[in-house]
Amino acid sequence: LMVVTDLDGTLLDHFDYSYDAATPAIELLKHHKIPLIINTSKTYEEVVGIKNELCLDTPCIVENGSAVYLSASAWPSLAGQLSDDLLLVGDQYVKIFGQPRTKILTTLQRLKSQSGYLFEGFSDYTEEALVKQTGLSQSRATQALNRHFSEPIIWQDSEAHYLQFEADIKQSGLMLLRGGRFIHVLGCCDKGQSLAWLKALYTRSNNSDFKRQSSTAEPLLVALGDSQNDAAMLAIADIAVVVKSPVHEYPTVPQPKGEVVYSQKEGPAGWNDEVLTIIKRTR
Ligand code: 2M8
Ligand code: MG
Ligand code: MG
Repeated sequence: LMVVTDLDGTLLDHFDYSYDAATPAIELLKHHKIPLIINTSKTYEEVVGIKNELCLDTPCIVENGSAVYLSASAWPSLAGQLSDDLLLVGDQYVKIFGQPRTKILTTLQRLKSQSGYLFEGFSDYTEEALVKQTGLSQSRATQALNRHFSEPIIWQDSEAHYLQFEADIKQSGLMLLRGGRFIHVLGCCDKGQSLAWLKALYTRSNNSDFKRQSSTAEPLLVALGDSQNDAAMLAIADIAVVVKSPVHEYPTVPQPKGEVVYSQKEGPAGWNDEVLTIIKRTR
């Protein structure tokens, strides 16, 4: 078993970002040494903060599939595979699927001045403005602004202009994904593609935590998410859990590989119920 989760609106409450309601299931995963992997729109810096609180030492996928971070000491097999898109940065290997944010911001600036589109993004926000907009704490807002591969924006223009903007973004080799509050502008990647890479690594690896867990080569993949940007990872899961949102409909999961479950409770409370049920069922 391998559990992969979105954060905002899924493991974390949409409004106050707390995971308290999910604590029983998180503890049970730890007890059984089942890896819990974060796959989120958030930045690496935000995820490090959350992983520290949760005492997690697993790899993570950040900025909507733009990059996978893995501890260099836990994944020595990657040492011989460094390349243009697999870097060693500090004590982490970084597998890059996305595009540099500098390139994304340049493209957005160009489209804005060429076509007069109306939108604002994280690069326009101070820390205070982001706190107001999202309800993040001051320190998490600082970490959220420290982005490497994506720009979250708020669209302030017409629906017709949005379609034109989306076409321009595609033309520029970028794409758009819808999160809980923002539209994310990023390279051509998603949470599913990066998760597939990480799953293959787990399948091949001698990662000790994982070996103790599994007698078969392929881990049973459980994925949990609440928004449209989670669809690609939910689609490749053996058990996909669509977590209920207090602010929007369940996303659609196109061509799911496995079973799709819809939580009755919202956010971390729904997460807790479904993960407990799955652990009971599969062990
Ligand atoms: C952004 O992501 C959420 C996730 O769905 C959204 O679009 O609503 C990200 O930029 C993230 O870094 C930030 O923590 C979050 C705050 O709500 O917003
Ligand atoms: Mg979410
Ligand atoms: Mg997310």
